[in-house]
Amino acid sequence: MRNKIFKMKNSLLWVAIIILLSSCKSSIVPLRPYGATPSKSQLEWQHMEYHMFVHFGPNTFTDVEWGNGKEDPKVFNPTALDCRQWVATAKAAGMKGIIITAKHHDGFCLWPSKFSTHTVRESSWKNGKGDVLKELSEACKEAGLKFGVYLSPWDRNNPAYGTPDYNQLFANTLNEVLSGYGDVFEQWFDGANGDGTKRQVYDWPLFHNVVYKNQPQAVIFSDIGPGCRWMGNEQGIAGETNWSRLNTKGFEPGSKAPSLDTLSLGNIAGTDWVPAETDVSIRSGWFYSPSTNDKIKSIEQLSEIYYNTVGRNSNLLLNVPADRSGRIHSGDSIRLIEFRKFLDDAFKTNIVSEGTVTASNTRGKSSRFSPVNILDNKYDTYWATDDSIHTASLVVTLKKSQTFNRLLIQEYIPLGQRVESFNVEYWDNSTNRWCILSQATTIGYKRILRFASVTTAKLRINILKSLASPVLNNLGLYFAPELLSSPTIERSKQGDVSIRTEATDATIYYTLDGSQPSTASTIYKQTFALPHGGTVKAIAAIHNGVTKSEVITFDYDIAPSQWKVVAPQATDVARAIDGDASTSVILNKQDALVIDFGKILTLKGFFYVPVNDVNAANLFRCNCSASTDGQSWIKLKNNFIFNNIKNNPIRQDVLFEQPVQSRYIRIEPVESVNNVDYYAVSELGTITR
Ligand code: FUL
Repeated sequence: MRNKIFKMKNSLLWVAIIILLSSCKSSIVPLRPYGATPSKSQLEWQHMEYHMFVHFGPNTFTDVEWGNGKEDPKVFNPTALDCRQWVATAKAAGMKGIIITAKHHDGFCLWPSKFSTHTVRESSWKNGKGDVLKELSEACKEAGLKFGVYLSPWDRNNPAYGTPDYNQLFANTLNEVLSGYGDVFEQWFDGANGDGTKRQVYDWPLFHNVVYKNQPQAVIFSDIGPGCRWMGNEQGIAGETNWSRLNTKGFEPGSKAPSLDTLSLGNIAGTDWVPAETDVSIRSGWFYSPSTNDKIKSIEQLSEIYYNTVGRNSNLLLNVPADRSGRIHSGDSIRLIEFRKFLDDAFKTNIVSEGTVTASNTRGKSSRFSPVNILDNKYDTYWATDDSIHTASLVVTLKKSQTFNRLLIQEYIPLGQRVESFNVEYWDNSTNRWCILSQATTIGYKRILRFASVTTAKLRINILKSLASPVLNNLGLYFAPELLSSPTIERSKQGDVSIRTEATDATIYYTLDGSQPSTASTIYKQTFALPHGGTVKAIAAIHNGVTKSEVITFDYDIAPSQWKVVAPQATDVARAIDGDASTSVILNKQDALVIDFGKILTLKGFFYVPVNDVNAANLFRCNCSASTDGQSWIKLKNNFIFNNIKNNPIRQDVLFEQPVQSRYIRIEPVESVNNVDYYAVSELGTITR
């Protein structure tokens, strides 16, 4: 009996212990995802961060950005195509995948498609027996790099484009690519739809079905995803606020996409998870051109792009065009490797890893959600607060005072994106108080803040506003070497060149003969005249030349000092020829712009600088005529299209078939971007050199 009672007592005790334990456990409310969250493929894709875009095709050989589909396929003839070299370059650059323009707007297929007669099969390359997709997909596989494809639904070659038959034809083409070359990590859909002459109502559900049937894991890129979205510009800048959620219902890629602002910011309460991808080219154009060999983006420009994309919750798709030999040009590959070294140096040592961290609130006071989890280098462990806590602070204490200028912070996005704003303070020993170091809005997958170097042993991160309890999984503090910025070169309307540097203690050296400037070159002391044009190359140097900036190059043509606007008689029209691309004028579409150079020049062409804004009413199509007397005109360009000016509003050089004698030039607008009845001009100039 006593034994029975003892046994009963004993089991009651166990029941009590179990109840107690389980009640303790249940006091931590399970952490539920907030809003839309990434799929497994989207999460894997987000971890890739940085991939390579390769634009390659007939345009590489014809020096245009958009082929018209009528080009002779024989022009496509790389002399030494080497996809392994592309892959090796991408790998050494730290990129995780390559996306190739399998078919651009000209319709030319880089594989021998049975649905087209404008392909590598019809080209001179390898006597029509080559297949770029095969070579690249195999090279990627060998090296463990992911393979992705760009296919433009807009097709300027296919006669069916603009008819109901085209959608199925494009679906078949897509099917051929997605079933023939192994795994595809990203399917890139361009939203472009005709050049005003033909339009196609795209059957997106059909195209998506083809992708998912063949490649269920593929992330589909378009203006609105569904896998990832366009960032809304081709300049390499993601929104400072960047939500990975987007409302896609009722929208379509292309002209029916959400506004560019929305694409950049995302939607705070968006119903779908559509993270941002920013595509930008290492050169001014997307395709290779010998004219851009000396215009490869500098480390300084690439680092801006990196911080403004990867550092702002966006993946970076950096275009590195293959050249006419079929290799990545040494200028680009060297720059990519230099840039890798720059990033490795910047993020070499995480100063915080030896520090300790405490939080103002820890979910259920549980070690599972402890703030130390943000220092353990594991992706799936994180710090979280109780559900009711939307503002909270983390205090980081370092072992000793350290100097740093970058902060990297990550939200655990499998549970959704939550933080709306935060700031960072450092402990100032001299004044014994917290001082603001930086503040920002969203975090998302990754946010990197840059600030002037600070030396401290204590740092506080304040989550100021969050849609739900914050969940952070990583924190880094780094001391990145600062670059000495390249100088700025400007030339006035009169043709006087001035060179400036922001570094007060720097000396500027320059050359005018095309050679690379060094500390042995001419020291810049004062403005100099360059009215007839020339090439100015300059560097800034400090510490007796031990630290040098990158070289900056400016090519100038004739200065517009003697020029006059003949027509139209509009206010501020002189801004179009003031030698200053930062000023602009808006003119009525029916008014041609006529310039008098004051004397007869031998013109090889002209250049047009649009307003550097994707929303600007830049010229899309124009006619151009020249005259020696302002009475009789020769038409040199008819219906000339500034390809891709809407998305990439950069200087456009237009070359004539042959040089012409001309004192007057007349630019007649035919169509502006977005079809508005006015047009914008920042600068118009001659090409005579
Ligand atoms: C744009 C295209 O029109 C450009 O040529 C380029 O391919 C870029 C990536 O997408 O929409």
